[in-house]
Amino acid sequence: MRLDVVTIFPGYFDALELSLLGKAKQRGLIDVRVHDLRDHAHDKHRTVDDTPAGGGAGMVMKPEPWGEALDGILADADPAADTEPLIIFPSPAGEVFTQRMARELAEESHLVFGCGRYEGIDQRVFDEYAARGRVRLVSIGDYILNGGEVATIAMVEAIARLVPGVVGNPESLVEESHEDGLLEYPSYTKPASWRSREVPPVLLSGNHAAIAAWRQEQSVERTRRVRPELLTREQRGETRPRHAAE
Ligand code: 6GU
Repeated sequence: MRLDVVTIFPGYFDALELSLLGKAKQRGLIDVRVHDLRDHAHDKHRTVDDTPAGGGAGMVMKPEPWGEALDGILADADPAADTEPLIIFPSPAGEVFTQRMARELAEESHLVFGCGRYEGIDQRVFDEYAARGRVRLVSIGDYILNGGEVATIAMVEAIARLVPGVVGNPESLVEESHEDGLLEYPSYTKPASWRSREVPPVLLSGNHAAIAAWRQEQSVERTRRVRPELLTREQRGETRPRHAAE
């Protein structure tokens, strides 16, 4: 999978050299290319922002550097690929990133992340690339970050670990929070007793069916407590529709 990132802070993406993703890069499973937006600003101060049209607080990212950076990446995309690159603009105004979206994006062969800063990017950049190809605005949750860089790192990590071969044991992908719509059950290891706190005896019983049933029950219980909105009505124990129309 090829991943291009456009940013005014390339240093954020040094983190992608670490751990599993660093290994996946070395092994050629993911090809990450980070581009400095300022390389596409040609005035003396390498300006990438300007005051908002119509007035107001903050600064808006100018369209020209974005146009040059994205045109260059698209021109360099594999012409033999089945699908054109998908451009993702991290934005608190976008659709919310979920495990479902991570699975969908892990099927793509070329993702481009355009990291905005300040009050955002001139709207014409989105309009231009949406008219020419595929664009999505994506948020990682209902809170505000200073820019798209941290959101991009979160998304790249969630997506890349689903690319075949990146995670050594693919079985470790299936029993996680959100893969089955529930939060993950609690985990334990040795010693069986620590500070008078015991590993639940069922986990030491060797009874695989009983262990699976206990884990399922713990998952549902934890989800009910912390994230009840993730449960179906049936899992919440509601037997009747809440409204006549349902
Ligand atoms: Cl994608 N960007 C910014 N700036 N803030 C966010 C976000 C993205 N997702 C949640 N908050």
